[in-house]
Amino acid sequence: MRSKRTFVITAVMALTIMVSQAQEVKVPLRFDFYYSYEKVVEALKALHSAYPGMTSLDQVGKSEEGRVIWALTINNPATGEPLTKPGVYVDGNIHGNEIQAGEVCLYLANRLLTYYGKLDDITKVVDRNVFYIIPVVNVDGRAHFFADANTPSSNRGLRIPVDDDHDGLFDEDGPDDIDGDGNITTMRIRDTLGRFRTDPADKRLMIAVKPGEKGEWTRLGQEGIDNDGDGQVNEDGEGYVDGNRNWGFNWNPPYVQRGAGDYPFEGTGIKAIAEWMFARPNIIMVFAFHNSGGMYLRGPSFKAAGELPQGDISVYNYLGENIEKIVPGYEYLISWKDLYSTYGDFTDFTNNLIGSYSLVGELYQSATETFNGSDRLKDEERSRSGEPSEGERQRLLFNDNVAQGELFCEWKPYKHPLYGDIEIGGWAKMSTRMPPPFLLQELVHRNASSVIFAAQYTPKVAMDVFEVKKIEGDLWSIRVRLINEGAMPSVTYQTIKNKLYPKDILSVTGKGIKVISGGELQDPYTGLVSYKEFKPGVQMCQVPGFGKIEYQFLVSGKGNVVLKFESRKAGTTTQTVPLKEKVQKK
Ligand SMILES: [Ca+2]
Ligand SMILES: [Ca+2]
Ligand SMILES: [Ca+2]
Ligand SMILES: [Ca+2]
Ligand SMILES: [Zn+2]
Repeated sequence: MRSKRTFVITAVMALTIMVSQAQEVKVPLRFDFYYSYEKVVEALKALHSAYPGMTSLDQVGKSEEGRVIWALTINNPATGEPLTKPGVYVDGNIHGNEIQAGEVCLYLANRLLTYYGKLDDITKVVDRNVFYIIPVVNVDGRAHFFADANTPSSNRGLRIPVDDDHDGLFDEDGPDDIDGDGNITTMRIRDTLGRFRTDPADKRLMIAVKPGEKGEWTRLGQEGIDNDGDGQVNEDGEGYVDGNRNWGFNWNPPYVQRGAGDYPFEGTGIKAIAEWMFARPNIIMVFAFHNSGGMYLRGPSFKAAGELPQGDISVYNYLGENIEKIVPGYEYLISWKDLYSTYGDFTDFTNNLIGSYSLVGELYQSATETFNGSDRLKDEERSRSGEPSEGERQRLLFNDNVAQGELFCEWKPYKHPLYGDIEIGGWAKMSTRMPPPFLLQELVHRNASSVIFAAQYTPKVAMDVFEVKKIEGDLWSIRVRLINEGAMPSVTYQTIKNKLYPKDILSVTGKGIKVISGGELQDPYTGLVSYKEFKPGVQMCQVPGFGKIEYQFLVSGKGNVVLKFESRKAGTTTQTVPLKEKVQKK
């Protein structure tokens, strides 16, 4: 017979095993829960050890609190080195609270690796592209969002202390979880002179009183007490330096824009990622995932930048219009025009200094939380704005009947040291800006599909030497065509406009040959060529998306001619042709 003690030990061991099994991260990854920062790291390590030949796992840098920012690179070495392929960079969670962005990144990695060799479309992009995936940029932010009490919107910034109220103390008085339920909700107090009354449609909501109406409530802001006894409540919370206002392109100081930081790249992780990207000049496509609203945003991020070159707009429109169909309900928009201007943001940095196409994905629409049979409500206004909001009423019914009360903290009385008898309540931390886990699967799949779609349309340049003709003696004419099946050109138009780096190069060389002249073939029928006067054997070029470009060279000599196209973004293509007659049909 087992002793009681043995039984207890066995039970504890069994429980420990059960818990550790339940939390074990295995490939294929699951997407019916949210990964803490530690679980994200486990998931990346699990993917890397399941696919060691196809992945590398790099420490990009460390955060203010010393956490590692990890990048998973997916590349098939059998089809070439990473730098020789069009790079697709995907990150998420630069804002600490915007967690499902990390799951989209993990899902993308999981999808590419576990379906490689099973689905042609996946196999093709994995073979042709390299994927750089950083699921969590603000690693401290994600860790604290899970560990600490928060609102759905708090804990966005980097862990750089800022003295918001200029009292010489840093981050000394943020919101407090005064009822200890893990959420920072709202405080309200009964007040007949208050500006709010109870919404007759749902007692949990407040609506603004109209002139002449009697008030019922005054809102006291987020849960909290006066931690430093300076007479103010919650006046100096964590940070605030916003990782997405701290990049080194068109950065503006804090008096222009809150959260800018004292100087660009002040965030150690932000700087580390910038350097990591500069070491990967093949990155042509960037996705940065955030929440929320259901949008894909392109730049520019600020009005004074003017419009992008038309060639780039066409690429964005092609991607954006298709992504709107891949993720129904999401809108493709222009950042500054349809939202607001920002300075020092990430995608302006990548557009202008990495030379990539860049989209911000704002994940999730809380308007999909309805209980009236409709897919989503147009009316997303919060009751905070004072109007009765059908959207928020529906979300509460969704909370009650579909989420069993998980999303909303019911109002309850509380005795506050400063305000006396108050009530606290409101939306829970894990609500509003992210789907409840049962809706997560579709969100991560569709948005990862946007990335895979874009990868399919990165530049795909082929070379065709379509004519070699003898002029006389050992003088030859060579015509070559560069064809791009991708939607993206081999160099962005913005890169050319900014003179960010030299254009791509088409060169003609050969041991026994000399290049007499060469240039772009404007009209193959009339033979009109725009000749380049100096160094005709080296042509600077851009191969347009869904297009072609043709060149004609005159060379003298004997033997083989080597034609080489070299592109930062579209890789290198080489052909060796003998100097003997060759005429191809078009
Ligand atoms: Ca302070
Ligand atoms: Ca609370
Ligand atoms: Ca203070
Ligand atoms: Ca205070
Ligand atoms: Zn964000």
